[in-house]
Amino acid sequence: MKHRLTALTALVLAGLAAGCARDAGTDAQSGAEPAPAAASKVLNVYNWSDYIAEDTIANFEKETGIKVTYDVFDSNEVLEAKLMSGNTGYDIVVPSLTFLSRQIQAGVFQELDKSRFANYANLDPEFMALLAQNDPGNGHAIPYLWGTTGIGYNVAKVREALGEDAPVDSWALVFEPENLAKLKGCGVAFLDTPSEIIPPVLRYLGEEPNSFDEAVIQKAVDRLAQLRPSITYFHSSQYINDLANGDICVTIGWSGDIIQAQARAEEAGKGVEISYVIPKEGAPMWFDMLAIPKGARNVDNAYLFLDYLMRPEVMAGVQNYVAYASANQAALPMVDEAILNDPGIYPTEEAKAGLFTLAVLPPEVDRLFTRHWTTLKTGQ
Ligand code: N2P
Repeated sequence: MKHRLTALTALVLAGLAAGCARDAGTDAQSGAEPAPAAASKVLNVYNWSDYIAEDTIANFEKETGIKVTYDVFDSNEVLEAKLMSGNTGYDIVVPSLTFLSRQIQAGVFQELDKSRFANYANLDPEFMALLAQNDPGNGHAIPYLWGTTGIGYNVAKVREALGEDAPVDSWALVFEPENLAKLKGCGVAFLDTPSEIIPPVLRYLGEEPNSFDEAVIQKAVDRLAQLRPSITYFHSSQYINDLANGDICVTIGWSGDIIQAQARAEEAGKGVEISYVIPKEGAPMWFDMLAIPKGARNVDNAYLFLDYLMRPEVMAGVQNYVAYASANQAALPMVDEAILNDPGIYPTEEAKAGLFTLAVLPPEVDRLFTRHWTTLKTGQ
């Protein structure tokens, strides 16, 4: 395992360094003091949907007597809009690293006092060094889970639509208009986020996936406009059930979510076989980070929860349930073999070579992405 993580971190190092080089901003930490922690026994958590084990919250509540209000989102853009518009009411939020980076610059997070954690040493130091490129000194966030953005598909239906030679190992499956038109009949979903769809389209077209050049970005937008008539819907969580039930046959989605769909399909026992693939042209990899917003009212409880999540058995329980990888090296011996050996969760050496991290988007590129995305979805 150690070997695997070491190889991965080398890859990540190269990727993060590239992303970091684009990020010319400074880490403008606000001098504001954290809000005084209320003594109440409550905690407000805002996490991604389908991203925690069934018993993680209940066990924490039982142990601490703290009542957790647990809300979910499925989009970095939605979380960011809340964070940027002021007090969210949440004590813990979970942005992806590249979004976290610019949110740190905007001063929305408290600086963490690591002396309050008993379990911090469980985190892989090599991993932490890499994350520090976007969160200086690991000052504002704890890694939760990481994964890739690839393709989930219904094996039988894709074969039926495209034949035995269907390019299931390539973005061609979903980025060639001709192929997607043939899949339209059995249902096609795309993640509802420009930040993770535009870069792989660019990579497939042979362009720099993290380009900030308007003319280059336009090439992805043009391709997406060609694909648009064959896309059934844009959504970032509905595809789990729809894939498992056979209501869609292909989606661009997140590794663990598609592997959850695969497990649900198996449990349902109706013969639906789902596969997840990291396309051979390369795919985005990302890291989701736990952070405490300024203005959080239950800071002591937030620290307790973060420390709880860093316990090996708690993190392994989460990983075994949601099928994502973590940066908790002490958890590895407790992670199921099926998870550790699934190349969709821990990519092979070959797949790793093609993975790329996403850039921290400057505001003007972010606005451009949003504008294009709205036009694509609504036609306006
Ligand atoms: C969980 C999706 C998490 C990953 N449903 C996206 N960063």
